[in-house]
Amino acid sequence: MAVRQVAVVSSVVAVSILSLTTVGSSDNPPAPTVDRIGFSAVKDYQKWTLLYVFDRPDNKQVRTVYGNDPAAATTDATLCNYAYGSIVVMETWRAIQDSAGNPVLDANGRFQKDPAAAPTIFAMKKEKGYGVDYQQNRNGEWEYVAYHPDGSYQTLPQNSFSCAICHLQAGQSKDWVFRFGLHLTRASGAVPDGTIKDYRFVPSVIFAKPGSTITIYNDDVIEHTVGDQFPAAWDPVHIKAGSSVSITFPNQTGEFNFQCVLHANMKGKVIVQ
Ligand code: HEC
Ligand SMILES: [Cu+2]
Repeated sequence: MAVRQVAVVSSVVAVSILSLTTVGSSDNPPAPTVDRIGFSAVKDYQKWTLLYVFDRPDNKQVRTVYGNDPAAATTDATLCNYAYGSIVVMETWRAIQDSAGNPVLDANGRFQKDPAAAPTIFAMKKEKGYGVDYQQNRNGEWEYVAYHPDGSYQTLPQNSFSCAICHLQAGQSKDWVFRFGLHLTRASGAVPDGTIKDYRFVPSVIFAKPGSTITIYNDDVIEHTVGDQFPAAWDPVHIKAGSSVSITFPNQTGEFNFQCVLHANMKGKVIVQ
């Protein structure tokens, strides 16, 4: 049994931003009218620190998130309080899909970007005093905007209230950035095949294809391990809370029992068939 790496998950959100009134756009929720991020400040984002790659199973997207130096320097120790000047960019791509519309996975079990479709570039920047124009929907000192690759707008500043309203859900404790935890725990954003919750593997039996990779995500509050039960192969993989492990199986059928070494009654099985 080959193992290792680290990976994660999902949650999502919907938001209703409609205000039913008679008079057009002035009834939108408040937002900045000027772009204080600027495409020129983000266009080289692919050279920044890669924070996480998240596979979105619902809308079949690959979301690749980058941070400039001040953003990437953020740690648990700074309580995810991003330094001024931080810019986080999320590039969203359509995933390559088979004829049934299912994402085609690569050798590591990950979604693949479809080069035939153009990505969208979402950006958020924190600077002293930013965000005030969102008024009641303010997210600390962040402002938002989204671009197409040619620098034209996908979401204008005056429409970026939708970003702020939804990112309110990430909350102040995360400084309104949803999934920076993936970066901190070195987790991957693969779609999980199994989770660990309240001292259990859920589900306790996972089915996999020969040669495929599965990802188990620790959605509990403390560390657990996944180890092959046979003593000779005992090599538990430690998975911190909020993190995950990806395990690649040999190209043959078989059953693999696993267990948490920290909690002996936590058991599960992968059936490769
Ligand atoms: C419906 C809710 C929603 C809206 C609207 C929304 N976001 Fe997000 N955003 C998320 C979630 C959730 C994530 C984490 C990735 C995921 O789950 O897809 C995210 C991730 C991000 C990230 C990566 C950093 C992070 O939070 O993990 C950036 C940058 C970002 N969004 C910018 C924007 C911008 C700019 C807009 C508006 C144009 C916007 N978002 C609108 C929910 C939203
Ligand atoms: Cu455990």
